[in-house]
Amino acid sequence: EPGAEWWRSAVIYQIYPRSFADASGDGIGDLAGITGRLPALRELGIDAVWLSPFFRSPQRDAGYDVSDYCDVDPIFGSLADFDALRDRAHELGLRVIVDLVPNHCSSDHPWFQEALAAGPGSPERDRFMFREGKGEHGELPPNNWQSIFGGNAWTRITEADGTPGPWYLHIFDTSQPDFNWKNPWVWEQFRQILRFWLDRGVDGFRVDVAHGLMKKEGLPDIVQVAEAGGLADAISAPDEVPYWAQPEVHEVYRDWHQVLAEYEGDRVLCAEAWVEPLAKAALWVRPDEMHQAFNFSYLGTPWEAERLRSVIDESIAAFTAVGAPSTWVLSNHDVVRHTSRYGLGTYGAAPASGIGPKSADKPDDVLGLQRGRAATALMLSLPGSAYLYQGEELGLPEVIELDDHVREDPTFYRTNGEVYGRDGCRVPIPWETAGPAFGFSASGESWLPQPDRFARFARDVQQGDPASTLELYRAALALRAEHGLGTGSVQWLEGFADDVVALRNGTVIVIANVGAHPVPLPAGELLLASGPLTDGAVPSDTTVWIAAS
Ligand code: ISL
Repeated sequence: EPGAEWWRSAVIYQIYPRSFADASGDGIGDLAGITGRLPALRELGIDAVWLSPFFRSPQRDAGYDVSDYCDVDPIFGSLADFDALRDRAHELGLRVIVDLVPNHCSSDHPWFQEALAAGPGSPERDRFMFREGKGEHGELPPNNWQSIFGGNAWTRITEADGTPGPWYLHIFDTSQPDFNWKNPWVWEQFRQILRFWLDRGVDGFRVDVAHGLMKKEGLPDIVQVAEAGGLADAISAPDEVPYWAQPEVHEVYRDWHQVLAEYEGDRVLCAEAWVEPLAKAALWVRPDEMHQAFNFSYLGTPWEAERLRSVIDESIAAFTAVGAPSTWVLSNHDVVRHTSRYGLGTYGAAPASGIGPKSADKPDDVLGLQRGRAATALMLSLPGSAYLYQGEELGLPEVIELDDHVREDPTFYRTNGEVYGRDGCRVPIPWETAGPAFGFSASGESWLPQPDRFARFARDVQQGDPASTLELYRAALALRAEHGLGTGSVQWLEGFADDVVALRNGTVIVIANVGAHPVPLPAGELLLASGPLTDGAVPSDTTVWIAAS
């Protein structure tokens, strides 16, 4: 069957709808804007797009707070606009993946409003995680869980008669109440949501917080496994956190796998599970569960040869063990853009933290872009599926200079002059050097201001310039397809210095010079170079692809 299991080697491009292209002129990107720009993505050489949430939402967490899973938020357009987008994408040979947010909904969702109105002991309340507080008058939260977005994970409600009521759980923002996944009613709603979008022709789902959903029986206090801070603890020891990675969550995904299997055409489920180590993250991928999981271990790996080699080996081993290819990802809407991370030294702003990356430090933009391009050229040579985040093909840096008052991310805070928050990687895309809002919006509006320095990253100035980041991505994607790199395998090459990552994938030799000294260019036709070569050598922070003779 042509295209069978297409996702195994696919390059999937993440669109962040509010920042991609604005057709309506209100300064917020929309579905019609995306549809108009799809040919540009086709030319780039990607296989699929994944759209971050565009569903009805009060936008407290940029759409990850859904108030209607089966409708389009008016700021993004209508269901008819979605249908037009899907048709145009399919016409161009691009698959369409949508974002599913099952851990929580918006507190504006009618289900939560009904739960508030229905009162204690009602079936409506049982759809969410309501618990009586501790203390003499229930004035203390039910346990010590902290929200990923900061503060307590519980909010107390007031009953209709004015008396203080129970508390509800929100692992994220207080406007994002967690569902009670022990309730079959919740299962049924999500089956229906899946079918709604599958009937509408989507090719798959990216599943938000796929390690969440189920909570440990009895909701025990969290045992602090590292210093206070919740998030780092949760990543380093996810199975010790009673709201992450509970075994029962796999039953949910087995159920969804069955729903997808009712449909033709290889629909896919991809888990956003921030779980380490890789062998544990791979637990989300099973012949009867998810098809893929994001490889966040790779995203968090410093620019060091030894670490890169081992994460590549471990990724391939972990996912091969469960019968799936690895995925590769360097950037998304939650982390500091990778060009800026690499410009902050070997590691940069801790991307493994997911939420709340530090973006106040001034990265070295030149070094960051050079390393970012080298890292991308390495990533795209690897077998498996690669995820790109809009704007990385332009080499966009993190926008650290945003004023506090324009920032919208609920995770934003400033302390001792340092900024934490995710707005810096969400600034609207520069399409044209000279256009209003750099071509993002015909009205010139832009929900986050674009810095002047975006002019030199605009797509139109890069188009056709072989030295540009855009043309590097385009060339890499074309060669990746031509040489079947997505379905190949990694063979490490001997005879290179320790600080050089040297591998062979099928007919292509890949040299990533992570070290300080130039590496002589091996014999063979030069297919791709992430930066200029000097005197027949591969300089530091540069990756080349060579045709094996
Ligand atoms: O759980 C974490 C660490 O163990 C977090 O990194 C978490 O997985 C991540 O923050 C989830 O992000 C997703 O859900 C959030 C939303 O704000 C993000 O934009 C989204 O990608 C809440 O829906």
